[in-house]
Amino acid sequence: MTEPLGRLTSLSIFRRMLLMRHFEEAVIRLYNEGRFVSHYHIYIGQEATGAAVLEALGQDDLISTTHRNHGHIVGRGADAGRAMAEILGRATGFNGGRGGTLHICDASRGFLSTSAVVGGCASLATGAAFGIKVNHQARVATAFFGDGALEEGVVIEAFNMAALWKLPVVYICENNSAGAVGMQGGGYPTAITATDSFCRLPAAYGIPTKVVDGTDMAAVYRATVEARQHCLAGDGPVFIEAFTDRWPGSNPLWPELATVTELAQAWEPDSIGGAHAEWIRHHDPLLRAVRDLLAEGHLTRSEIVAEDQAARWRIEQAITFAVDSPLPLPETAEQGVFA
Ligand SMILES: Cc1ncc(C[n+]2csc(CCOP(=O)(O)OP(=O)(O)O)c2C)c(N)n1
Ligand SMILES: [Mg+2]
Repeated sequence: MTEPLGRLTSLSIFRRMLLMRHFEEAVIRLYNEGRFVSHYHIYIGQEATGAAVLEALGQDDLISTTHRNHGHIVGRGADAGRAMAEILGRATGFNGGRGGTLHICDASRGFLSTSAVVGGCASLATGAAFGIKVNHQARVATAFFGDGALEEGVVIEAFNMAALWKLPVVYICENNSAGAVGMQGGGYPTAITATDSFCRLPAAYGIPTKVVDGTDMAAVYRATVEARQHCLAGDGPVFIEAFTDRWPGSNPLWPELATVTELAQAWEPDSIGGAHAEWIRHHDPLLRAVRDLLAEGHLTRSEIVAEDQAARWRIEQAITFAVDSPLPLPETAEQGVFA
């Protein structure tokens, strides 16, 4: 077991996780109400990874992310209202409503760009790390990507350059293929690769690698702190693989609200039921965080409930802001267009 974290760090990670979770449950509800039309991806089940990595990063660090970006954006402290407005295609969204769910980006929080091109984020972060190095800056670049990105040639090229030039980049591979049914089972795609271990790919270039349980916030946090120090010391890139069991709601091609969060289930496990009881009981990172916070004496049950209510309220505000925001004006359609 990983050594527990201090109270302030645990609490800060937990708060990020709560925002991520309630944001995503709201996104699915808004989709089901017909508030937006587009394919979208949900971060539920991976919150401990994103929240702990973001906690470990510095304010000036740079980040690139993927099609599954909502959790990273709100977990970094970006305005949840503007993020939701972007998903709903509103003029007040981070990209003026033009990027949508796949491209939410808040440059003021260090996001470089959000690429839905699988693997694209690895090259963006590697390029940013090159900039950091040549400008002698004391910060790192981080790329979040899924296991599917390891099928992409650009990621392997990025590993090579980062290793050759000892670039300050932390690669976070969020491997969510465990429990996924995949395309052959009629669900969402999973990685198809000949390697028996993703870590062998960066390791072939001499990049240090670490595998962590992606539902263990302490393990992810400590691995990221160490990786960041490695980068800041000028020792080059690090690769972290965080395992999580796929949330059942992300199995179908279109997300479904397969489970609904009830934090009391952490201390009342007998109240857990339904088709996905096994996932809730053993793989929900948020319930695990609650159990850890209680076990370490960092929060009481009533404090946990109060934290949950505060996060729910913030997301309610975000929804109201987004829904009440105007659509972009038709005469602005050509703004931000290259050609
Ligand atoms: C270059 C490219 N190829 C294919 C796609 C279509 N696509 C979207 S998500 C996805 C699977 C990505 O899997 P992974 O990287 O593991 O991320 P996850 O969705 O599991 O978090 C694919 C193939 C894409 N967006 N970009
Ligand atoms: Mg995946």
